[in-house]
Amino acid sequence: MSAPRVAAIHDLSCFGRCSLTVVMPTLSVMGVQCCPVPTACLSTHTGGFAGSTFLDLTDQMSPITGHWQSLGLIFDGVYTGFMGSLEQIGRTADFIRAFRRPGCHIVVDPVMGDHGRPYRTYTPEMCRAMSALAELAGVLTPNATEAALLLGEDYEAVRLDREADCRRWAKRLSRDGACSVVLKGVSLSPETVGAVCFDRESGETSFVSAPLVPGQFHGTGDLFASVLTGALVRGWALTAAAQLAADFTSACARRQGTPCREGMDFEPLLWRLGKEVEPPCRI
Ligand code: PXL
Repeated sequence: MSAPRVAAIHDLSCFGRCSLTVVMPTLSVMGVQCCPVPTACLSTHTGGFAGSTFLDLTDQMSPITGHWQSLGLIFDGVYTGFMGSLEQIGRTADFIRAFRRPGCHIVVDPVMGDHGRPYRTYTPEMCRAMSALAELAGVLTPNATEAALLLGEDYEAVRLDREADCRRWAKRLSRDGACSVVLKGVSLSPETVGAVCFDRESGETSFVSAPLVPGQFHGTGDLFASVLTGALVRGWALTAAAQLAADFTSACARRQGTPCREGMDFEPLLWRLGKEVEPPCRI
C-alpha cells in the first residue's frame, strides 16, 4: 500500500516552527506523503520577530499546478493554510478546483488571526477572499478569531465555553451542512481545551478535549490542523482525528521549553505520533 498523498499549500517560514516546517514533518511521521506548494519564503513567521524577509512565490503557484496536472498527479488531500496575499488565495482556489475529486479531503485552515485580532498582513479584502476559499472546503478548521471574521461577527460574541453556543457556531460555519467543521479553542471546563466538530457526513456534532496548558504557543493551530489532516487521509473519522490532534498538541504544550515565538517544541514527541497511527505497510 502506498502512502496517502497530500498537497500542502502553505508558506515556508524558515525559523519559528509554523506552516511547512510543522506540516511536512508531521505528515511524514504519520505515513503521509507531503507535496508542498510553497506560497512564500520568509526568514521567520510574522508573529514576534521584527524584520522578517519575504520572498513572494505566488508566481510559481499556477506553473506548479499546471505541471502537476500534466503529470496526472492525484491527491488524497489538499491542505491549505496561511496566505501571504490576495492573489495567493485565488491561486489556491484554482489548485483545489483542479485537483478535487471524490475521496480527496480538502482541509482549509483559514489562518487569519488569533486572540481577537487579524494578523497584521491580513487586509479586509483578504479576509473576504478567505471566506470564498472556505466555500471550497470539505473540512474547515478555524479558531474563534477566524470564526468571527468568517461569519462577520464580533469576536466577543464567539464564546466557546458553552456546548449549545459551540454547536451553533459550528453549524453556521458549515453553511448549514455544506462542509465539516473543526472549530478550535473550545473550553467547556477551565482545565481543558479542544474543539467542536461538525461532521457533514453524519450531520452530528461532537466535542474533543485535552488538558489545557496555560500560555500561548506560536504554531499551535498549524500543528493541530496537520495532525487532523494526516489522520483524515489515513482514514480516521473526523472526531477521532480531532481527538488525536487535541491530544498531541496538548502533549507538546506540556513539555514546551522553548520561547513562545519559536513555536511548539514538537520534534521530541513526533515518534509518539507515528506510533499512534497504524503502520501503513510492513518494512
Ligand atoms: O502559524 C500561522 C502563520 C503562518 N505563516 C506565517 C505567519 C503565521 C502567523 O503569524 O506569520 C508567515
